Amino acid sequence: MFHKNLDSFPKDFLWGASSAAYQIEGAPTEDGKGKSIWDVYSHEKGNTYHGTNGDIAVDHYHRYKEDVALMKKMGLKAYRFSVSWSRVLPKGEGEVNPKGLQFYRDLIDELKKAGIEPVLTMYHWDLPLTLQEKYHGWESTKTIAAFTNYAKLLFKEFGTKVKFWVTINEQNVFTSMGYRWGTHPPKKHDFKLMLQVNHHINLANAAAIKLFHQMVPDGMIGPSFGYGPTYAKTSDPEDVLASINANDFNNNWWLDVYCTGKYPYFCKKQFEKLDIMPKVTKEQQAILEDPEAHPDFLGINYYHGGTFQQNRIQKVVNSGKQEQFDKTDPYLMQPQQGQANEPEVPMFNNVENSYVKKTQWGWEKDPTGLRITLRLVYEKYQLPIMITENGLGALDKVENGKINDSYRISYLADHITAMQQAITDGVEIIGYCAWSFTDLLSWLNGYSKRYGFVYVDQNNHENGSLKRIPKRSYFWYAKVIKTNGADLGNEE
Ligand code: BGP
Repeated sequence: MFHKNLDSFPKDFLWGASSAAYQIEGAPTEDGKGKSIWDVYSHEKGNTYHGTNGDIAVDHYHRYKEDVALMKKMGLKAYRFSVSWSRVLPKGEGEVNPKGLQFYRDLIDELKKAGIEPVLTMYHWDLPLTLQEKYHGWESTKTIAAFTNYAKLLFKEFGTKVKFWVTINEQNVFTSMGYRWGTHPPKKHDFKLMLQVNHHINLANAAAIKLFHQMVPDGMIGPSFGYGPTYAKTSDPEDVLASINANDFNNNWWLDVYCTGKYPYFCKKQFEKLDIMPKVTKEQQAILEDPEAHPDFLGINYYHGGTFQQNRIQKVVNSGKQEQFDKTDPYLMQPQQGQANEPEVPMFNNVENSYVKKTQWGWEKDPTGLRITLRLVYEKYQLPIMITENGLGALDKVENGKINDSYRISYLADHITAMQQAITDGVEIIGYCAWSFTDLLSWLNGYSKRYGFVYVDQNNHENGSLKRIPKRSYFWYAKVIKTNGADLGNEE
């Protein structure tokens, strides 16, 4: 579609920013918090970049007031954060930790006082360690019950204060990294098991949403999905077919289940033939297909898409170990996440896209891909969309006490323009939460790869002063918010 003029952003558009508990809070055992799988995984040698971990992170647990004050000063309309499950339920189930609940109550109150809409993510990867040890985490249906009880607690505590809820963050990413590529806990290489685990999480997501509709009738809930549009490498029909297969597995495999309760037909058939399709009972199918268990909006996390060629055996380059990032060469790319020892899945082959530039970590910069994403998702599911993550990871430098991240401003401006084009096309978008508000711990890249509007003096030795310094992008985003997206200019 071509437009002479772009539509304005809706009046109450939620200009926001995001974070996740493990990446910002620190205080891993303080005030009765139980450990999560990440508290252990990041301490095992070789799992994260230079052994970086969230023990201190950016100390948001102690500095949340300062952070919210910075949000207020910026004029932020929404803040997406996650609750650490093991902070409120130290063992994942059973006894509640009142101090953990109090922390989130205080944070939510502070946000509301500042006129900022809280967007609460219930699960951003930090599964309580006890559930992993006792039940093998998501491998067991017992974790579905534990998640549903945790959801009930959160809805009861915060249902009257928080309108927007995200159930699960990037289910496609953490199941693949944890069970297929072995780069997140529990570090397994078992595609069949990944599909089974994923099925359990689908059931947990559905159960939580259904409960939400009973307990918080005025709220809105949905998962945040890591979407990547799938391009064909050439117009060779074989490549086009490969890109359709990739879309079926990389996107529809999750979104179709969330929104319709049905696994995509062709992909399912393929997995049945390979004997890796999870067993779905009649009762489970009914849970997934129950309209009350379907989302009210979709959270979309967008960084980049992928390009595909004809159906050879899918093999990706290597294991994605972050230690390969060479400190002396900051422009070395983060390797593509890859896998070893997995059954052959002859559906598509992931290849380079020569039309798009890349970030310092090798992620494609593709704002048009965001417009494509929004169009495709809205056309298929007809649900309002909130962009729950989008941003640029870069090596920021402090010079004379300032951070001139004009590259981040350009990146965000291009993506916001693409979003505005999608709005003009007719997509219903309710908000945009950039990743991230402050700098924070990157799961596998430590404190080198920064995303924030606010610089935090923290480093890979984890001995920074933790001082906050608003970057140039902070002041730029304040202007974007103030003009409701009308002024995206990047001038000094
Ligand atoms: C998403 C996660 C975020 C965040 C972001 C950037 O997949 O939901 O938690 O980490 O990616 O990732 P990274 O820090 O690896 O660049």
